[in-house]
Amino acid sequence: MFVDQAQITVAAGAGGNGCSAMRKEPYTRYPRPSGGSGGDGGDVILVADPQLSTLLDFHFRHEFRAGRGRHGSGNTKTGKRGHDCEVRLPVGTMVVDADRGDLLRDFVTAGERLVAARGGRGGIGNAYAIHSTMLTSCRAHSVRGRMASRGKRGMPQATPGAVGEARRLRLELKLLADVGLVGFPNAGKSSLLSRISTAKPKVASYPFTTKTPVLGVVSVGEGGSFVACDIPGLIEGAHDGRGLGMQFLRHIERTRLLVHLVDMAAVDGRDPVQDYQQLLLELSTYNPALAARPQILVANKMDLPQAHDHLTRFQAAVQQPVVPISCATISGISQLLTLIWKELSNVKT
Ligand SMILES: Nc1nc2c(ncn2[C@@H]2O[C@H](COP(=O)(O)OP(=O)(O)OP(=O)(O)O)[C@@H](O)[C@H]2O)c(=O)[nH]1
Ligand SMILES: [Mg+2]
Repeated sequence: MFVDQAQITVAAGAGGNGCSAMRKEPYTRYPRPSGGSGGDGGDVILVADPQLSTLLDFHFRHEFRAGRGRHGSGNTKTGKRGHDCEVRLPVGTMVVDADRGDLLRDFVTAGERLVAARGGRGGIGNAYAIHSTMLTSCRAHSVRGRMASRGKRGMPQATPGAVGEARRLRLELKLLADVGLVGFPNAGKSSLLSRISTAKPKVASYPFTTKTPVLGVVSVGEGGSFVACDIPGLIEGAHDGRGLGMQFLRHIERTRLLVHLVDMAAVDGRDPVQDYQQLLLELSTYNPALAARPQILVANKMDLPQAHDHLTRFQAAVQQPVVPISCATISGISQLLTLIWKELSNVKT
């Protein structure tokens, strides 16, 4: 199952309380404070994991909590720090604060980390609590700048641990690919991806065979490669939710180049010119920047006899270069790859 949106709650651990204890050492006249400080609460850390490709895990689990810090204890024992909670996300996930609406991080590189909720500080044990008159000088020396209040009778007091941060996060996955394959259902997008990469998307003669995006790595020349993304077919009215709607277009939003496939044999009885214009309209309705992205226009199914007549008419109508290919006979595919590679090097950022 492919899941590309989720909402989760992250809660960091609270700090442990500082301890109030007194200890009298042998040969000393008075007992002295000996309470240890509480440990800090654990953080919730988001990590971009290249092994993941969907947000499916968050369909089943919505809450992530880090451990709380242990309380301090006598003999100046500091409480243990709470354990951190690592939440692994696929590369390409955008993390938004669900309540405030601001983007916290767009995870675009593997291994990237973000502390999404910081653990509460541990409280101060009375052994480390500071007399108010010493506060100014001690604050400068205190490693963590902590302070504690004085007790009623002048004894330094332990302080409680602070609560950890908690927030609701909205996760949105936008796959990272160089090239997006777009076209009407049955245009041959998945056939092309299976021809040029090792990906094995389902290919069949009924519309909407592809229901979720599929990525494929395409090797070109010596050591060159790019990632192509096959998305479900678009139809007229997709922006109104027809077919599978436009929900998957977000996965080609980050691509640098679109490869627009048209079924030039009109196997489904549609007009290739209308298909092309309709698809451009749907793209610009979704996001004008996407419609303005560099595009390579590809005429597929050129092995079928009727395709040649359609191509002549199509070229006259669109007045732009069209690359004729056939996924069935693989003719024209190596020329297409050369062109894609050339275009990608031109639009490299
Ligand atoms: N004759 C011929 N048939 C092709 C060619 N390319 C694809 N087909 C056929 O067209 C049908 C649709 O191909 P797909 O690759 O599934 O098309 P798609 O664009 O991925 O379709 P959706 O996933 O439904 O959007 C299949 O029956 C393919 O065998 C081609 O070059 N020539
Ligand atoms: Mg498909």
